[in-house]
Amino acid sequence: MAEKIDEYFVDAVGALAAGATRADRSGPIVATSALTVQNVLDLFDSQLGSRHLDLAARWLRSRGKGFYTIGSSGHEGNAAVAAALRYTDPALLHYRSGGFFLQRASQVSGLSTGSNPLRDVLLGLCAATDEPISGGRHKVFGRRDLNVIPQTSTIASHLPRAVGVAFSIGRAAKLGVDTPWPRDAVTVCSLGDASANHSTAVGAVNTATHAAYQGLPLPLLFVCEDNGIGISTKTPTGWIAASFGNRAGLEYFAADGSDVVDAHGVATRAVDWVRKHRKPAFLHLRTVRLMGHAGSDVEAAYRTPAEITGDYERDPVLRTAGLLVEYGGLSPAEILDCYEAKRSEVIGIAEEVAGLPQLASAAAVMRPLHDALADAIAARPPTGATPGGGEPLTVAQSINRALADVLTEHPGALIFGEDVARKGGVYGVTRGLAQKFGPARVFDTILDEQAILGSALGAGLAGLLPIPEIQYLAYLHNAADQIRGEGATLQFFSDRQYRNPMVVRVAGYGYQKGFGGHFHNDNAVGALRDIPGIVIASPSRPDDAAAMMRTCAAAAHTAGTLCVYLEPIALYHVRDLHDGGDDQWLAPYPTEAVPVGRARTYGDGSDLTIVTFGNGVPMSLRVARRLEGAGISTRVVDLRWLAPLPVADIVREANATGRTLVVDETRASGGVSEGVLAALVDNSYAGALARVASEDSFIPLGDAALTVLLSEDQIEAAARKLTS
Ligand SMILES: Cc1ncc(C[n+]2csc(CCOP(=O)(O)OP(=O)(O)O)c2C)c(N)n1
Repeated sequence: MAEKIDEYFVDAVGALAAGATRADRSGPIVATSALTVQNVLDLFDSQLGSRHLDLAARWLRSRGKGFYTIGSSGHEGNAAVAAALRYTDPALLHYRSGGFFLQRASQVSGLSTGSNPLRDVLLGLCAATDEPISGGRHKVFGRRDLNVIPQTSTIASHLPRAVGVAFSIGRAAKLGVDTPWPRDAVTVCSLGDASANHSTAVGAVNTATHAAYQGLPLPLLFVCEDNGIGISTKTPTGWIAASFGNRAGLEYFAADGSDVVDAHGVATRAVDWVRKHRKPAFLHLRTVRLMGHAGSDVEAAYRTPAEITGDYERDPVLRTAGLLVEYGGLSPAEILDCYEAKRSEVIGIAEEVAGLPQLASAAAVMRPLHDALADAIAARPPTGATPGGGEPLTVAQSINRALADVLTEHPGALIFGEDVARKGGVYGVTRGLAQKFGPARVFDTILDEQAILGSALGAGLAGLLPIPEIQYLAYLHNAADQIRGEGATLQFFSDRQYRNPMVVRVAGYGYQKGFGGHFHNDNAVGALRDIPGIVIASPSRPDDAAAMMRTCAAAAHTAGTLCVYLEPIALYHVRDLHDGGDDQWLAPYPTEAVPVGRARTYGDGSDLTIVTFGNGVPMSLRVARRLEGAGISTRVVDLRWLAPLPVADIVREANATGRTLVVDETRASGGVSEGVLAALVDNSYAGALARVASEDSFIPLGDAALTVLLSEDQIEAAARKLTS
């Protein structure tokens, strides 16, 4: 079925009155514009390409060949925003950015892959493996050689990262670290008007303005493409201007996205302003949404016919056509020739790519994840730089020293989070680092976990090695999408062309004696355990803590690994294991590296294997001593890594005794023991098996906490039962 806007365009152009003839295309299209006739023709070409890609998406879909129909129709004015930027300015784009993408591609002569951007988008629509950014994993606007960083379609989730990119380009330059973008780059990110209400967007704008308020360089252009509606829900008239037009520290520009002359003029002023002042600005681009939200959307269900057709008048492609006819010396027939020629070109390519191969096996789909993990497992920290041995340290002291080593070894390493600098962290883990390495490397952030993780995402892309801190595990959860949906997916959806190196330090788990209650004793790791491709470190003892931190930094640096490093708060300052004054939970700084995914085994007992991690390690070691007194010889396996689990080590140690008890301080549901039990079953472990875990509960205040947290008595009882 023909699209109404397609017919409308052809009819409307056919009815245009011819303007004055004009032979010279190098002069301004209108006296007030910096755009020449040729510039407008170039923009028109990008707009036409974008429009015909949308039409082709539906054509492909109707033949069962295309899989994605969210289009850019009505938003093609964003081509003028691209024209106002340099192609070296990093772009994190809204999903209606066909015009921007094609225009940017046209700015780069001789694309490094030599590919045709129309074809690339069509390959994406067909999920073809030839698609150059995601390799058939998603339809995204992204190209490394165009500095377009691919985005997920979780609206606004890319904005914290954009803030991080804008911040980090300057910071990397200051630290003398190579970055993919020039020092004077303007970062651009775009979003829809409904998305502008998302707390992620509001938070990103706040983070940017908060930084700029303090004089920190933050050259970021937010582009809000305001079509007045989000799927079926209208944005109140004037809302975007009302909420962003008068914000302290946010320069506001407004333009008509249907009019390339206005859009280009205002966008140029906005971009120049950001580049000059190194501060954030907000470009409010008024657009229309043509052809509904997506191909499957029945727009007539929630908009009147008059509302729908009323937008046709503001079709940016039609407006540019009108401009070229009125002032550019093109006849309506010539415009229609361009229109039809672009249609033929796009459909021709669509026919060619429609049958191309798609990802056909789980191995092919998962290759970036597999390779990323293999590289992480192979990563080793630099040797020789830091001597081991010396005074025995606590877990907190050991992490502190490892962080100092990482800062020394990696000039691009940054430590940031809530209270990490001046105070040195709630528990003193980062004490002294700000003084030693300075405020450019170790700094306090605003109180917003999305901002902390988003900054880390951007810093990693800019060539830095971010080590953000989440003050308590409970607070990771209100920002988890920055890890789950953004950081962890980037290698997958860019076929590893973009990576998100970072080591997120998270203080967590229960049993701590200082602060009580759930939020300081959160023991839920389910939101992390199922994320493909990330590494989760969970050290228990001081020497492992340092070695594992250094391994994580190495994996992030060399393989782009996103590492979550879970710190057991209750063990930070512990010195003793069995008896007061035994100092058995202290250890000298390590000399040996601890590779990703390798467990540590204590003892070689032959009656029972206890598999545990975190607080469970010293608890199990104490129980093992009690069992030894009862004639039960036990070995205790510390997993050390919750992802990837050290499966080979688990299976080997379990088979060695034939009786295995999994000791898990996290919740019974979604907790770590589920993974350990599954690994044993999957690997045909045939021995006796049991587990003890904490209750499926939040942690209450006071001693009541101990009623739901796993206890040593429970471990001992389970061990005796298993060995009786
Ligand atoms: C976090 C999140 N919630 C919900 C959605 C589903 N969703 C996709 S697009 C959309 C509307 C976005 O509207 P707007 O920001 O105005 O952009 P437009 O599509 O109009 O260009 C919604 C709700 C999503 N992608 N992400």
